[in-house]
Amino acid sequence: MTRLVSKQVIDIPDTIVAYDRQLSEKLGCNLLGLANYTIGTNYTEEMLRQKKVAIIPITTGQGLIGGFSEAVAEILKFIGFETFITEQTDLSGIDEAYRRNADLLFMADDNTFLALNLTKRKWVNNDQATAKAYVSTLSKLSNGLKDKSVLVLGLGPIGSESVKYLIKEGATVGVYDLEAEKMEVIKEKYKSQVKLIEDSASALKDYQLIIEATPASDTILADCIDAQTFIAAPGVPLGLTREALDKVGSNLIHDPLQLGVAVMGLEAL
Ligand code: 2YJ
Repeated sequence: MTRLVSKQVIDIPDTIVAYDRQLSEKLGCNLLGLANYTIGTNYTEEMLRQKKVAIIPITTGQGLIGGFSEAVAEILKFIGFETFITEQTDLSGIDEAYRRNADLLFMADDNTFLALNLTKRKWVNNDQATAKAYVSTLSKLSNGLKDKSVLVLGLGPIGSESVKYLIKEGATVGVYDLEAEKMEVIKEKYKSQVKLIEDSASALKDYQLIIEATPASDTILADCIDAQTFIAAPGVPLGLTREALDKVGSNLIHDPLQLGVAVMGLEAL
């Protein structure tokens, strides 16, 4: 699983307003709207303001990522939550969060990023929330996914979860991963509901709706893109070449944290 690095998240607090505006221009709804659409709720900023979220910096494994807790706190504050970052880290941070009456806890180590609801015994994993969020952006970008063909590139935790949500939306799903084993696992799970793609380069020319969930760069080249191509790209770093990026224009949704964190917040309520 890709570990985020500081330079991917450090600007999030300063750019969240512009991010939200761009998202509205592309999808017709802002970050809170998209999160609500994704999980079928209608939370307003005023409702979220009643909920206190603690973000706990976690030092285990490879340690803190500069700006990570700040970025998570800012995304949640932006959509309406009251947020604070605990002064203590790790277990002492959890202790502090309880003492300061947090309703929700957010914390991530090298493998897992979780939101916990302290009163309802609910928990939300970032992989699932991110997969749901990106499937719903693709649905918004293309006016629904029923009977549409979607290609999922990369069958890590987010790509595999995306397959599940795409099938729920009624899409016809093609899947590709460099590792044949991951393709077999998906085939075993979803049988005839998924098509295994052997040649990703030629599939990319056939499919116009794409979930790019690989940890690789340069997976999508400019000649795969036309005016009808829509790409939802949760993969970090972004898989498009420079030319592909120019060509796809506003038919691309990609961010390192914002959509997944917003959906985690609402789903944890
Ligand atoms: O608290 C901190 O600053 C760090 N412990 C944050 C670690 C963030 N973790 C990652 O980036 C991992 N790749 C897990 C993220 C799961 C994304 N689906």
